[in-house]
Amino acid sequence: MKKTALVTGILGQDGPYLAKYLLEKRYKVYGMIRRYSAPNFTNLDYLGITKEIDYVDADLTDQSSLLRLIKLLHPDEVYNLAAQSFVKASFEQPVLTTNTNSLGVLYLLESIRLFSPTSKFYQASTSEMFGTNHTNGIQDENTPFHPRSPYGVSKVFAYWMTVNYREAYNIFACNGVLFNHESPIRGIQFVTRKVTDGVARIKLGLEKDIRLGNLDAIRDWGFAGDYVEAMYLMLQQDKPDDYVVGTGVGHSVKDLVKAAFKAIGISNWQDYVKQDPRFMRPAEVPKLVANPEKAHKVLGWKPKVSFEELIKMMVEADIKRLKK
Ligand code: NDP
Ligand code: GDR
Repeated sequence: MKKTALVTGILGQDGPYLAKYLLEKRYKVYGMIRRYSAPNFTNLDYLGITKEIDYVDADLTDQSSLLRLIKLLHPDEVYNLAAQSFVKASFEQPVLTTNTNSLGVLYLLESIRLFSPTSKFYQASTSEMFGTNHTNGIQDENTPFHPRSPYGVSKVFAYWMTVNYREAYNIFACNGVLFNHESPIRGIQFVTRKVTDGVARIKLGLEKDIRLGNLDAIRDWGFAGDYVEAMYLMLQQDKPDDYVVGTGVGHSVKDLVKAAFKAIGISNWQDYVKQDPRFMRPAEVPKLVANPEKAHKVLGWKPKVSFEELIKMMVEADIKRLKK
């Protein structure tokens, strides 16, 4: 019998990479999509797996749809990747963000408790929960949370609910506290993709500049394809637990811009970048860098793609896409 996995957020960035990884491990993959008249399969198409997924529909904000789904499928593993995941938008849509990212997770956990308590559960937690807190300049599993956005706050609720269902009902529930991870199918509004797409447009003469917000923010950027392996490994351990996942190396937005322009042979990047207050946040997180030691030791997980390789890969993919 094939193992079964339900992946929410299947049309986003991580969903396709995880689905591809699980398909290679011979899983039957159910991809949850919300009600659409015309779903966007671009990211699954990019990885060539659109036809290999079994699509099921449900919405994280509709508890009844999740109850029905879990009762019907009894999946061996549930990976909850769906979310309103854009931090900046969470300041403008805090209620929708909370309904999706907090209550949605509770609905899913309740569905598992009631109808499929042996399903293992992965929650897509985030470094944004740490906000301004750090332990000697980096963040690990023991760093306290101090979220700085409605998005961060909503994910702290989901984190603790996941821990609570593990402790109270013995559900195999894990939090992957993932730091920023990117790829050629990253949403166009996130800073890496915005920059690599912008650089590709400049290279092809389609744009003159890129407008950005805070250039000094530091993030720990890794490759999404590497990070989905850590999600899988968490659910294969003897005991459920929470893990920080990142590269351990921080770069500023400025470094990112420099690396992207370097990929097209331009060193005077300052001539092409304009700061624009529209992209600043009401409250910023200045620096997030992981201490991924526990994931290394317990899961045996290590990232393979470096920051420079990642940015080059994204710029090249954007040039190819735009040429088409
Ligand atoms: P994306 O934004 O690319 O994908 C999120 C997906 O969630 C989208 O496909 C979206 O569907 C779906 N979704 C949103 N609202 C609902 C809803 N109400 N019901 C059902 N589905 C919904 O995110 P990523 O793939 O980058 O991230 C995956 C998860 O990991 C998210 O939870 C994110 O918060 C978290 N995370 C991401 C990190 C990163 O760096 N990428 C780091 C740490 C955590 P639709 O296509 O219909 O809009
Ligand atoms: P983040 O990613 O907020 O860390 O959340 P994002 O790429 O949006 O921002 C990273 C940093 O870059 C700064 N920045 C800009 N950001 C955007 N989007 N656009 C700009 O023009 C710009 N200029 C500067 C931001 O201020 C910020 O400091 C991502 C999401 O995937 C979350 O879902 C996830 O939980 C976290 O990563 C970890």
